[in-house]
Amino acid sequence: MTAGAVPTRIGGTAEPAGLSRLAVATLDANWEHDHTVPSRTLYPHQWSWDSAFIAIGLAHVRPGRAWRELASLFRAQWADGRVPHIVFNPALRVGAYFPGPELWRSADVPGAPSVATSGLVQPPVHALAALLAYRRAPDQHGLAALRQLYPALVAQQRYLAQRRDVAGDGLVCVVHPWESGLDNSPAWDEPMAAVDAEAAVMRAYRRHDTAHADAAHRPTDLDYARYLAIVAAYRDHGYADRDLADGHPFLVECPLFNAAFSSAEHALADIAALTGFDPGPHRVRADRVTEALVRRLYDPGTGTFQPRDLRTDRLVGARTVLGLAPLLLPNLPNRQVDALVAEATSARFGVARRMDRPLPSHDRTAPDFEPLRYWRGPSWLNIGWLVRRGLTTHGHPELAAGLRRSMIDLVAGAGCHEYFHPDTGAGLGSPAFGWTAALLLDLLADESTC
Ligand code: 2M8
Repeated sequence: MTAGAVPTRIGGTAEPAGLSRLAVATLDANWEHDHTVPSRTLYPHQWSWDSAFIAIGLAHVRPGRAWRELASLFRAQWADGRVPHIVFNPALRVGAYFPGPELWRSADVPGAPSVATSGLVQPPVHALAALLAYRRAPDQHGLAALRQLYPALVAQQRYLAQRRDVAGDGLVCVVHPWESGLDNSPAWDEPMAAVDAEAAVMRAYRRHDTAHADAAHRPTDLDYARYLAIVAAYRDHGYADRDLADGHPFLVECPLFNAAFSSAEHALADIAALTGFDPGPHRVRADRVTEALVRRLYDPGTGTFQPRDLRTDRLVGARTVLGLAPLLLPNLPNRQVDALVAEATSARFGVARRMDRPLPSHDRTAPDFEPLRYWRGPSWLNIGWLVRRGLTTHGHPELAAGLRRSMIDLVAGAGCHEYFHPDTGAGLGSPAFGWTAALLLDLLADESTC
């Protein structure tokens, strides 16, 4: 089956073998010498958290590639430990993606790798991905790869803990909405409103994304003008993290990013135990981050987690799916687990044993819910996968099963799209998207894996 095709439905549900073939064909078509591109058209380079999700799926069918995927990403790790959110493929023409290497200018920064990269990071889901890749394909090669990755994963965490704890509260601060992975989420509207930029500056550039996807499904020109202004501020500061609090235009503590950060310490503890290192310090750090997350980002008034804008020291008002991410943490206290299960199963997000609509990326009862626009409403498989994992971790197998089924149904109905309409399930964005294919394989493989 070719990537982008939709499998034949049998009795209302596509046959699992057909879905699995579609997912493998999509991953094979997106494989590029040592990594998988998220999409041949929209995102033709390597992206950080995409590679992590993709490795989990590859481990089921191409375990060698799963390890190559992670190894190639970590070869681009900077000397300070940051894992760049984009690793540019030097073989591609200038203009294959905007903003390309000419905007980031990583070559000017001491400690950046020889390959061109961005200077931002993304949620650190890589330790979890490495652990799961090993569990999905537990052989000697995997164990050796895990042992080799361990110091790089530790350095990634050290960078975040030491350079990005801008508020000194034990949480990581993201310096750009792109770092959250949920680029134009309504969660960023308040902090972004303070970023000084005019949509008109985009006349000087050629956006690559709107040549391949409907502009109404993508961030706006004003969003992009602000994205560029924040990149320029960070780049002109040499991508140095000192003094960020004194003037950097976007400083936010994100619940999903910090849930991934704590979850990485849990995963590192397990990796350390498997590879002969000491798991103890990782468990201590995981407890510390989870405690800070609850203290700083949990809002007892709304019963969910919300980002904190460090420029105002206030929690942002929007209730987005980011708030459900701490469910991922096995050490989340019962009070917050119960509150998040209530939030997930409310009319805002609709998680249920039998779901009639997929999990949206934003509160579907909110006035600014936009069913077509990227991270402002549509359903995404990586987020559903994380929430499902959290529900399984905290003893809600029936809700987890309902969510799993709704995700499989989405792909059965529309193919391996990047995101999906949260009411109709129609496919949106790229039609042959890497992490959708990979996480579908993981969901198909076992009903109860966690
Ligand atoms: C999207 O982000 C990039 C910028 O990094 C873009 O819009 O061009 C996001 O969905 C992000 O989470 C994802 O990693 C990336 C590649 O799939 O695309």
